[in-house]
Parts: sequence; structure tokens; C-alpha cells
Amino acid sequence: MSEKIYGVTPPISTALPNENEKRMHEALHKELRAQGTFESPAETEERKRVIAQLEKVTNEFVKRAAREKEPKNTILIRDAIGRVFTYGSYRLGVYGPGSDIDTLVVAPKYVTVEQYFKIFPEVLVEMAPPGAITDLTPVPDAFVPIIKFEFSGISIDLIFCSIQTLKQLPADKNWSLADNNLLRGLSENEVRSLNGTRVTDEILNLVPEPATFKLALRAIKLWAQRKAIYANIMGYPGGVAWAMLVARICQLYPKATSAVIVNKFFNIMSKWPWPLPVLLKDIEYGSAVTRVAVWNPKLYASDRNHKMPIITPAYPSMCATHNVSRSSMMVIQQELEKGVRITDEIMVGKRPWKDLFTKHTFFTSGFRYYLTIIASSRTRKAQNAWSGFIESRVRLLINKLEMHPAIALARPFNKGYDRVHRCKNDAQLEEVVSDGSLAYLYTPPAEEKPKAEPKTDAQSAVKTEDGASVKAEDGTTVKPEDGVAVKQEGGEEGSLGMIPMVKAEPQDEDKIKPEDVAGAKETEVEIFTTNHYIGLQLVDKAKKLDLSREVNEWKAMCMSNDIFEPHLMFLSVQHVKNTSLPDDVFEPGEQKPQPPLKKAKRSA
Ligand code: 3AT
Ligand code: MN
Ligand code: MN
Repeated sequence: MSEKIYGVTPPISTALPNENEKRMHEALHKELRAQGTFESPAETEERKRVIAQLEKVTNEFVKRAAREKEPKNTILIRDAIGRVFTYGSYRLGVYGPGSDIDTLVVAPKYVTVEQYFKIFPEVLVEMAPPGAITDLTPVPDAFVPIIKFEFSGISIDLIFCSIQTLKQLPADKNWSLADNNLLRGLSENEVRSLNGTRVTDEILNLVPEPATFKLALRAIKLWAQRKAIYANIMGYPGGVAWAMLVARICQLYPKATSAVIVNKFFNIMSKWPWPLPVLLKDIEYGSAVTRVAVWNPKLYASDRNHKMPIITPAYPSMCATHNVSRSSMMVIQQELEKGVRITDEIMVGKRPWKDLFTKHTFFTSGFRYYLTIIASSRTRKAQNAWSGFIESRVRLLINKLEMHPAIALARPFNKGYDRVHRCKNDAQLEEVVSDGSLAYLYTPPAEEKPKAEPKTDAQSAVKTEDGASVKAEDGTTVKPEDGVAVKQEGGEEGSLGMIPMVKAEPQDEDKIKPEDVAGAKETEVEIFTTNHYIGLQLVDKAKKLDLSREVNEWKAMCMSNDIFEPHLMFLSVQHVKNTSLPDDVFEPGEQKPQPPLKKAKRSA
């Protein structure tokens, strides 16, 4: 009796679960329920109803597009249908109460993306129950053009692709997008659109037991989110990459329960010999239906640079983790190792599953120093564009910081913080948006630095990329206890002082112009900000840290992009001590780092 082998190697073990492993599976299921990762059956039914309605809307949309294209072709119009596929967490079966439905509309060859943006929203609003469609937001200029909306309160991400090889789509419910020929004639972005579905379908086909895979993936997703190592855009694996890692473990232990899969996941992935790629099947190089490049480190230097390649199974295979940096890889590695210790103990009954899902300590005890990137705009619309752009550029600053000899680790937090500020006058506005305190750490020579005496700031001018002089605020002092304690070679503890606030003179075009916002001086203006935090860990021997070059180069690059509108948008990078982090990054019950007690003694 031969069983199907899943994956590029034979399994490690085909052992059936023992009693303890079955109990561990039950306990994991119970914990995931308690953590609120499942939604109610009624909510899932609602998702199905919404998808059924989207199918009707899609058919009508394609019919109208056919009528527009060939008004006299009654047969074409009669048989014209579109098809709806899903991808993302919904398709993988690991969605929770807040998940959206990632949906792909597939149309025959003659339907254009212009028609999609013109006709689909009309038909949608027309056919959906009154009031069911809210927040309808077409984004035609995106990398992957998308229409976003809420349907009966469920968020929908709707993308589109027309198949160049088909004048009519099959009505057969079993029709899938698996055939590579469907990619013929598509642009790279269209191939990506189709591949959302093709990849998730393949992952599910390549695991021996989908139910086991789904529960284990739920656990790994929850763990990765709690540890703040889930977000493709920030250099961590995203949903698809985590799914592929779990799928690979399922292939290696085809009969195991999800509890065993989770434990093996940590044991195997923490020891994975990167950059050996994780593959779910052999990469298909032969199929030449599209010019989109298949991942191939032998051919492409850029692919050789991937630090922890996890490769999508559907042709054309791509690396889902090309964003991973040296720092994010270190953080992932550390978390995987902790996961080994915890799940090994869970499996022998020494600890409960909930210990795997404790929250990260990024803000509470992760670092003493942070950089914060502040992208801000005067209008919500401008901010949507600007903050999205800056979010996608954070990794490039990380790459620059990692090259700095004094930086051991530059860890980006996995999500930004959106805030709205109300400013009564120009001064308040500048405080929020201007090129504020530029990160700048230094160590004065040890002998010049009295140990406990507050030191008046001596470092004055650093340059911004526009050449504007940046001065320390009057009266700012550098307190020795604010510094990072650094072990020096002689074993003595030195410290890195810091300029707490370095205020920039804003560029002329960054200044508020009263003609831009009527009565800006008197009336309250709203400013929309998005902060990204980067935790900094210095190398042991670090004596000096001046990040102004890295920061300024990065800012200049961002601000030279066409998306930047000087009269509406602002960008600043500031240095923040752990004790000065804003309150809203802490959850109730979390302790914000406190300044050392020394201070109180001195003022007494
Ligand atoms: P949720 O349950 O929705 O939180 P998910 O895994 O479905 O988890 P998303 O809906 O954010 O996550 O993304 C689904 C897929 O859509 C994942 C990725 O293939 C694609 N995707 C998401 N964001 C982008 C993006 N900015 N650019 C390109 N593809 C994206
Ligand atoms: Mn989703
Ligand atoms: Mn989505």
C-alpha cells in the first residue's frame, strides 16, 4: 500500500498520535477558542451569503461589460459570466472575527480593468441589499488595483483579473485556476492577482490533513502576532509565508496532531539551515507561459540575497519573504528558540498552551532607545497615501541602520500608530510635524564627563539633508543616567549621553502657509500622523552613535518621491527613550519603563 508523499522529501515520521498528543491537541483547540481566534457559526454563514451575492454581482458585471463590448452579440452576452475566488485567511480557513474576505473577480478576456472600476461598483450598490455596502473605496492606481468595501459589515478586498485565453468562462463549480495556461498574456501584476488564489489552493492541496494544518496555522499566526513578528511589509513573514512553514511541517509529520505540528514547527524551523529555501514542492522552471521570473538563486543575484527564503508553490514560484532583514531574522530566530523551550514543556504537561501566546515586550522592556518615524499630513486623504508609502519604506531605513557599525539590531515594530492632533497655532503644528529631534547619540570622552553632574549640551549643530542647521534647544541637558550603559574594554561602565531634543528649523515649504489653510493661525487645524517605532540595540563596544547620515539619506529619498506634496505632507525621524514612549503604545496593565530613581535623590 503506497501513500501519497507530500513535499520534496519523504516524511520524518508517519507515527499516529498517542493519547497524550490527542489531549494536547484538545487543549490547544480550547486555548485558541478562549483566545477568540474563531468566529461564531452565524458569522461564518454571513460570509458565505456575502460571497454568494458577490457571485451574482460578478455575473451581472460581466454581462454588462459584454453588452458594452459587443452590443449585438446576443450569444456572447447570454453566456457571459464571471467567477469569484477567494484567497488569504478566508480561503486558508484561518480567519477570525476581524478578518476580511480577500476576493478575486475573474472575467473573460474582453473585460477591461477600466470597466471593472466603472461598472462593478454600480452593479454592487444596485444589487446589494439597501445600505449593505459601505466605505466603498476603489483604488485603481495601486500596485494591484483593488476595490475595498464593507458588505454587511464584513470588509472585502476585491481584486480583478481577466483571462486572456478565454472568451467565456466555464460555469463548472469545480473549475479552478490551477492551469498555468491561464497566465498567458497577463502582466506581472495580473499574474500576482491570480496567484493569490493559486498559491492558497496549492498549499491546501499539498498538506496531508487540511484540518490539522488549519488548527496548527491558527496557533502559529496567533503566536507570531503576539510576538510582533507578523507583517510582510515590515520585514517579517506574512500570512502566506507562515502558512507555508506550517504546511512544510505537516508534510514531514503527515499523521501528527496539530499540537505535535506546532511543537515540531519550533524544533525544525529554529534549526533550519537558512538560506536553504523552504519548498512545498519542486520549483517548476519549464513552463514558459509568462515572462514573470521564477525564483532562482542560481540565476539571480537578488534571489541569492534572500535570508530566509520561503517559496510559493504555484508557478511562477516567488519568495514570500524577500523583505526579511538581518534584524528581523535575528528576532524571528530568537522567538523560534523561545518557542522550542515553551512548547517542549507544554508537550510534557509542564505548562499550559497560553504561555505560548504571551504578548511581546517591545515597548515595556525590549529596548532603551527607539527611533520613531513620523509621517504626517494635513488631510486624511493625503495621509492615506503618504503613510502607506512611508510604511513601505521603513525597511529601507532598517537596511541603512543595519550597516551602521554601532548597531547590533534595528527592530521595526510590526505596525504603525495612527493619531490625530488638533493644533491651535503654527507653533503647535510644527511641534507635531517638523523635523524634530533627530536621533543623535554620543559619548564624550570619559575624563571630560563628570559622573553624576548634569551636563549642559555642548553638541550643537547637525545637518539635515536640506542643509538647514539643526540646533539643540536652549537649556537642554544631557543627564548621565539617560545614557545607554556600555561595557567598555577596560571593564568600566561608560555611558552614551544623548541630546534629548534637537529642534529643526523647518524648510520654507514645510512651514504653514496661511493661504493653504484658511485662518490656520487662529483656527484649530487637524494633523494626521502615523508613527513607526524601531527598537535599537547597540553593539557591546559602541561608544558613539550618530544616525544623522542614515536618517537624512533615507528622508531625502522618501521626500524626493513624486507622492510627496510639500505643502501637505511632513516626515520626521526622532529619537525616543523608553521612558518617553507615548502612553498609547501600552495596554492597560502594562508598565511603562520608568526613569532610574537616581534623579529623585539628586533633586532632594
Ligand atoms: P486576515 O485574517 O485578513 O487578517 P490575511 O492573511 O487574509 O489575514 P490580508 O487580508 O492582509 O491577510 O492579506 C491577504 C493576502 O493578500 C496576503 C497577500 O498575498 C495579499 N496582500 C495583502 N496585502 C498586500 C499588499 N499590500 N500588496 C500585495 N499583496 C498583498
Ligand atoms: Mn484577509
Ligand atoms: Mn485583505
